[in-house]
Amino acid sequence: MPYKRILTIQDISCLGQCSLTVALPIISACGHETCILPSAVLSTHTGGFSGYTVNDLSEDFPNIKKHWLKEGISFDAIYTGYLGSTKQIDYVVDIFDTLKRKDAKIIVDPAMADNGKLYWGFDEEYVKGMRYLCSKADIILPNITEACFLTGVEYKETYDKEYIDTLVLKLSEICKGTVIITGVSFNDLEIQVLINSKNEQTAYTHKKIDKIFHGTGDIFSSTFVGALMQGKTEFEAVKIASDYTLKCIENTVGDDSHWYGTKFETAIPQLVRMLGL
Ligand code: PXL
Repeated sequence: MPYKRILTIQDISCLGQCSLTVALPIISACGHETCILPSAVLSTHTGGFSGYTVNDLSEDFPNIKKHWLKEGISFDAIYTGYLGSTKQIDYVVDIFDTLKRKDAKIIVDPAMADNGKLYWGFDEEYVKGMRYLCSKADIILPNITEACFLTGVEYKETYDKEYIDTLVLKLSEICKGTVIITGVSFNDLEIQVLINSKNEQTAYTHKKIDKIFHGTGDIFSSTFVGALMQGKTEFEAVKIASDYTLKCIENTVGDDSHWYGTKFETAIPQLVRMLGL
């Protein structure tokens, strides 16, 4: 059974079931050593709370990198999510260049937007930085909104296959590796994750639950990374990540008091079984 050393770089939202508080337990449950580099510390995520605190940790990055380099530390995969600032993006690229092992996978979830809008605090400069980060990745995992910001294509609530093909084509000009677009939906019943790898397209289709759940992008991406590094193919990893995310959503539907996150914890045993661990 593979046991990989994975570095994930994203924020700590102290409460909110997203970013590192999701990535660390999920990738660990997938059977890997999970190292973290917190991009910022927030009292909560920015999606629905007001008055949250934010402490950007960009200035810690060069010293942490220097120490790891001195210790000879390197990683089998580096997976990034929500970052603290545009400036941090250059530090992250430097970490890719210096701390990845030979054949390591660089996976970028350009976590910056959803439902047609950028998250609070992000602007066009950040989008530009994220575009640059995506150009350094082996695999990118945008949702439709992020795909639109990255490519400059107008965001649409309803669309056809041609629209999605345009997004894929333009994203493939940015990232030469695998482009995985989440949340593609042509009808009320189903949702697809589309995979474009070496000019070949596949899609995994699953049931649609027509309600927005916070943190599901992070649950999906973390599971995808964990499964891929367990030796699953990209398609298998997408399937496992989609099925697990759906289970987490099903755990949360009906609990309106839990509006700020998705209950992923109780489905971890099912994830472990899906991975065959
Ligand atoms: O789940 C994405 C995410 C991560 N981190 C922070 C966020 C969000 C989405 O709103 O605000 C701080």
